[in-house]
Amino acid sequence: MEERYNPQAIEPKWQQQWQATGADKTPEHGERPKFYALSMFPYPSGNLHMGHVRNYSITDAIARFKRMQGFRVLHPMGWDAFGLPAENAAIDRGISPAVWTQQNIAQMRSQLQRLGLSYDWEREVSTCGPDYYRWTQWLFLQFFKADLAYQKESAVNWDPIDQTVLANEQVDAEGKSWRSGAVVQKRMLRQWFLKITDYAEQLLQDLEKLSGWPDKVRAMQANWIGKSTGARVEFKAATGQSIPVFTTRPDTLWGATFMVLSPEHPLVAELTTPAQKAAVEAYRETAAAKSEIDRTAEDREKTGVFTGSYAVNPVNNHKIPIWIADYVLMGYGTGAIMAVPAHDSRDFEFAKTFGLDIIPVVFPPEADPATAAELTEAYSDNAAGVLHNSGPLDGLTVSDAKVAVVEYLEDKGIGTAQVNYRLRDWLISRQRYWGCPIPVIHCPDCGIVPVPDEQLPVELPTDVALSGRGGSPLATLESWVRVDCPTCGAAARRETDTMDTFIDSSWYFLRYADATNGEKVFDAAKANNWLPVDQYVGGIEHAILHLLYSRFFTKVLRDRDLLHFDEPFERLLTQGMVQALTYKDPQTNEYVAAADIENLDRPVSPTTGNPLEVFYEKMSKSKYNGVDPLGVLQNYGADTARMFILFKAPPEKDLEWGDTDVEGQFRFLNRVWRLVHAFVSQDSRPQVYCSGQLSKAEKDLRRAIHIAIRETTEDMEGGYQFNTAIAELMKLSNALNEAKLLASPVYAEGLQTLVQLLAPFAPHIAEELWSALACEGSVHASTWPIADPNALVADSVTIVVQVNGKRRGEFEAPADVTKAQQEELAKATEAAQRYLAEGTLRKAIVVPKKLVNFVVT
Ligand code: ANZ
Ligand code: ZN
Repeated sequence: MEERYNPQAIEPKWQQQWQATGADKTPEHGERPKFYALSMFPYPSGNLHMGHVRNYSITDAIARFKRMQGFRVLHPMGWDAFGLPAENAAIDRGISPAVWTQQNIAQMRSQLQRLGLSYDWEREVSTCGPDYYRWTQWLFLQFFKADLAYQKESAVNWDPIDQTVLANEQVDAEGKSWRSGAVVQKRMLRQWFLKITDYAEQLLQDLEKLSGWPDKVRAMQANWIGKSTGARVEFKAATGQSIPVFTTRPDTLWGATFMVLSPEHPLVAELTTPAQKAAVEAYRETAAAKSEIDRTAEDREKTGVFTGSYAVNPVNNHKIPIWIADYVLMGYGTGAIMAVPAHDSRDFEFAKTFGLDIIPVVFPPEADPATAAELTEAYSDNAAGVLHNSGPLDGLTVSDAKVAVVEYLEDKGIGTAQVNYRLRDWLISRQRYWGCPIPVIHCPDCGIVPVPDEQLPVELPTDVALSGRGGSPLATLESWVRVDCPTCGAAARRETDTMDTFIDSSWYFLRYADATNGEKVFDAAKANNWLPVDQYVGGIEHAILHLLYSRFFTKVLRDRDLLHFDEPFERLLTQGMVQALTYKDPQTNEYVAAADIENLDRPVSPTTGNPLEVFYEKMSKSKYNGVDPLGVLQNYGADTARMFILFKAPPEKDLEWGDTDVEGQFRFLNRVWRLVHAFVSQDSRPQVYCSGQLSKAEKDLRRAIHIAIRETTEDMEGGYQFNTAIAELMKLSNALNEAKLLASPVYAEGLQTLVQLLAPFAPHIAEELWSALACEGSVHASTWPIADPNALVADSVTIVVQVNGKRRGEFEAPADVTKAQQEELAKATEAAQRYLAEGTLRKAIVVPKKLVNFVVT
C-alpha cells in the first residue's frame, strides 16, 4: 500500500476495474428485493456543473448503500437531449443539432464517469435517438387513440425570443418564459394539447399517497391543479342570451348586483349597445396587451366599462348591469362572473370605483342587518357568517347555505353544483426543429391520420434550414412534408410541429426498465417489476412541470393496461441549491468574479472602484460565481468532492461552497488513509475480532464502532442525512486514532467497518483501503454492517447506597448514568426504601458513578 493518499492514481484505476467486472450492472432477476434509485437526467449542455454533482452524488450514495444492504439496485443515467440550445447553437455556429448534442453527451458522460457514479451504462437512454423517440411517438399515438391528444385553435403563450409557444406551466408567476425570460404574449394559434384535465381529480387525490414527497411539492401541485367547488348558475341577459357563471359562493346569489364579463367573452360584441361601442372596443384593446398576472393582481386599481346591457338575477329578478373588466379571465370558469361586492374584495373595489350597488347578504352571527353599519370592505368570513335578505336561505350559516342553495338552484333549473380546476390541458406542440416530430399526417379527405406503427419513427430530416425566425422549420422542407395519406393514398402533409421536450422526460424512467427493447416501448413485466422508482432525486424547479406530467403519463399508461401502479415516484428528494460567494457592485448591479478582485477581505470593483456587496447565491455563469467541478476533481479527486457535498449540508438544504471545507474533507480522507496504512505496515496484523475476552479499552472501542454503525444506518434510513452520517465516521476515525490498539482484533474490526461505512460516500478510497486490508471482493459488494447489541451496552458501575453516612446496600447502573438517574435508582433500592419509609428525607448527596447518601430524620 502506498504511504500517501493519491486520488489521481486510485480513482481511474478503480473506475476501470468496476467497468471491467460489471460491478454496476443491474441484477435483473433474483430473490432479493429491488430498489430503483434515480436522478433526474440532465440536459446535455456539455458541461457538468456543481448542481449536477450534488444531485448525482446524493443518488449514488443511496444506490451504493442499498446495494450493500442487499437490494437489487437499478441506477441508470441518460440524456434529456432534445431542446432549444442545440438548435440555437446550430443557428449561431452552423453545427448540426444532432452533432452538437452527441458531442456534448460524450463530454458529459466522461465527466460523469470521473465522479465514480455507479451507473448501469448499458441502460443509457438519449431522448433524441430514433430508438427512443420512436416510442415517444408511439406513446403520443396511444394518447391520440384514447382521445387524450387533440388539436385546437386557442389563445396560447407565445415566447417572442424563442419564437415558439409555451405550456402554461412554462410561464412563471411574472408572466415570463421559463427558458428565455421574455415576457410572454398571447396569440391565437392552432396547437396540439394533451388532455391532462381528464386526470385533474386523480392527480389531486393521489397526492395523498405520496407521503414520501416533500409537503411543499405536494402543496405546489395541489395549488397548480387548483380545485374549486361551487356552482354554475344561469344568468340571462334582458335580451335573452344565457350567460352562465361559475361561483364558489352560490350562497351569496341574492347579493349579486352586477355581472362582469371577460373582455374576450364571445357575447361582448352582441351585448354592447351602440352608445358604449367605442369605449368597449378601446377597453378590449388595452386588456389584450396586458399579462394575466397584471390583470389579476389584487392590489390593482380596478378598471372596466359598462356594456349598456342588463341581466336578470335569476333568484330575485333584479335587473343588474353587465360590465366588462380585465380581472375576469376568459380561460377560467365560464369567463363571466356574478359580482357580489359585499362579499368579494375585487368586486367591492370595482363597485366602489364605479358607484355600483353593494347589498350585504351575509352578516356576523350576532349582527342585526337592520342596524348594521355600511361596509368598508368586503365581508368574506365564510365559516361563521349567517345569511339574510336571501329568501329561502335566511338564517342559515354560510356552510349550510352553500348546500341548500345548490338544491334550490337545481330545483328551479337555474344552476347545478360544479367543480372547477385551474389546471388547463397541456399544450405540447412547438414550432421548433430539435424535438420529437408529432407523428400524424393531415389528409384533405381523412383529416388527421396517425402514422402507422410500422412506419415509426417519423425521423427528423437532417437537411433543414434553421433560421430561428419563427414558424416550424420542418414546414420549409417540402420533400419531407409531402406524403401520401396512409389511409386513402391521397396527397397529404406531415405535421410539422415537434413535441414539447417535457413529453420526452415524462416516460424515460419507464424506458430504463427495458432500455434496449426494439420491439416494444418496454416490456410491461419489466416495468412493473422495477417501478415505481423507490427514490427520485432532483431539483425543486421541477416540482410542477416534470413531476406532474410524469404522474399524468403513468396514469394514462396504467389505464391503457401497460402499467400496474398509480404513481411513478414513491419517494422524492428535492436537493437544495449549490451556492457560492458572489460579489456585486451595488451601484452598477454588475457581478464581479472573485479572480478579478485584488483583496478579497475588502473587495472593490476593479472597474469602478466601488466597494462590493458579498453574499451567497446559486452558482451561475452570469454571476461569475461558479466553481468548476473539474477543477475540484483535479485538485482533490472525486471522493473529496463527493464527501464535501454530502457533508456540508443536509441534502434538501442549500449548500454554501467553501474551499476550506473541501480541504477539510480531503484531510479527513488522508487521516483514514494513514490509519489503514499504519495498521497494514505492522509486522503481523491481528485478525478481525469475532469473539473472546476484551480489555476495558477494547470494549470501549468496540462500543464506538457499533455506535457508528447504528448511527450511520439510522441517518441513512431516516431520510438520507449524509451530513450526520459522515460526522459519525469522523468520530469513529477519532476513536480509532485515540485508542492506539493496532495489535487488537477490535482495531481490525474498526478499520474494516470504517471503510465499509465510508464506501457509499467515497467509493474509490474505500475500495482501495478494503483491498489494502486484504478483505475479500469489492467493498461495494460487501454486506452493510449491522450493529451488535451486545457491543452497544455500556459497562456498568457499582454504586453504593448510604443512609446518614452508613453503607446500607449497592446496585449496578449503566456506565453513562446521569446524576438524576443515579438518585432515582438509589431511591428505588430495597435498602433505601426501608429507611425512607421510617423517616423524612432531608436531602440526597450524589457522588457521580460512586455513591448516593440519603439524609433521613
Ligand atoms: C361570486 C362570489 C362571491 C365569488 C363571493 C367569490 C366570493 P376560485 O376559488 O379561484 O375558483 N371567478 C369565477 N370565474 C372567474 C374568472 N373567469 N375570472 C376571474 N374571476 C372569476 O375563485 C372562484 C371565484 O372567482 C368565483 O366565485 C368568482 O367569484 C370568481 F363572495 O362568484 B365568485
Ligand atoms: Zn386520406
